[in-house]
Amino acid sequence: MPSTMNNIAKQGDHGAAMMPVIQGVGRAAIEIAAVLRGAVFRGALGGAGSENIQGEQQQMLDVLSDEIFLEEMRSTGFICAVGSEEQEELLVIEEYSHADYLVLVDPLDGSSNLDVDGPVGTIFSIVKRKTANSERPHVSDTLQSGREVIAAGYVLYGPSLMLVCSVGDGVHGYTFNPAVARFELSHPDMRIPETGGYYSVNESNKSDWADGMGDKLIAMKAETGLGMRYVGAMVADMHRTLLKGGVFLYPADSKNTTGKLRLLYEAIPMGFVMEQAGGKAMSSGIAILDIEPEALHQRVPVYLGSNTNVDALLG
Ligand code: AHM
Ligand code: MG
Repeated sequence: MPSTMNNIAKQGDHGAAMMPVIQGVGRAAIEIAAVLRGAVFRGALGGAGSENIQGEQQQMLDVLSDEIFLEEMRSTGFICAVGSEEQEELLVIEEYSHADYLVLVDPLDGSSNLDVDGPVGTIFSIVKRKTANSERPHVSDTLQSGREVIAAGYVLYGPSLMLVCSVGDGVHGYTFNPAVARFELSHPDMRIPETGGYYSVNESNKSDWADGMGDKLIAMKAETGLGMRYVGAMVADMHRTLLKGGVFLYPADSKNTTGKLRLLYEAIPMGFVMEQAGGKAMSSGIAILDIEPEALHQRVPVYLGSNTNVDALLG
């Protein structure tokens, strides 16, 4: 009998509380995957004609994925508010505003890949509120460091549909089995290999990188002989790094002076997963999980990978 996501209830101190929320993420993933697969027939590819808070053009599928995710979080009954890449303000779920947990989410990461039928993902983390349950949840509830995250993970919309998550008791990967319409445990106890793998970065920005990162990357390549892979969707690049080893980085550059990737719903969830898988997750000079967040849509430099490769770049 294969294990399903029910086994999350047995993991660590928070598994039982987190299982229904992560199952909600799984339902959102199934629905988003179906919408992605049929988008071309519904005229749902392309721009939504709006911009998100980052000033980026929203795709129709960004907006749809955001709606689907929010509805599934609402349906769990355990989430009081959602902070999303696609929403400027914290979204309070009014009927459950007394609930204990908040979710931070990038509902459709890497959405520029949609035009070329490339992989995309969903990234999430779950924190416990700081305000009293009798109060209305506040954006300050989201501004918690990665050390306070209770669960985090990602969904990869690739040839198969995968949900990889951690409740602080290792990293476990579930693959959707269409024959029985459920996620089944396919990758128990994922650990990043300490050697081998690939480096993964948008190298076209090299001349603009801060902190002498161009020279450090050249030195690391010479020392390790690592090959290069870059999808341009963080979830796909992270997933490969986790399975094969190596390092994924998005340094600060002259255009993105504090980095491009968002702290609360990209860097922290991936950092949480990477550390739980035995790897290293750094920003410039500080562990990603040690950063004290200041704003919902804050950006940071990101270095995720095996200890030796991240140290080679930042040591
Ligand atoms: P998005 O959340 O708007 O999709 O942007 C994040 C994406 C990541 O998935 C990816 O790692 C990065 O942006 C790629 O950026 P670039 O095209 O500059 O290489
Ligand atoms: Mg995104």
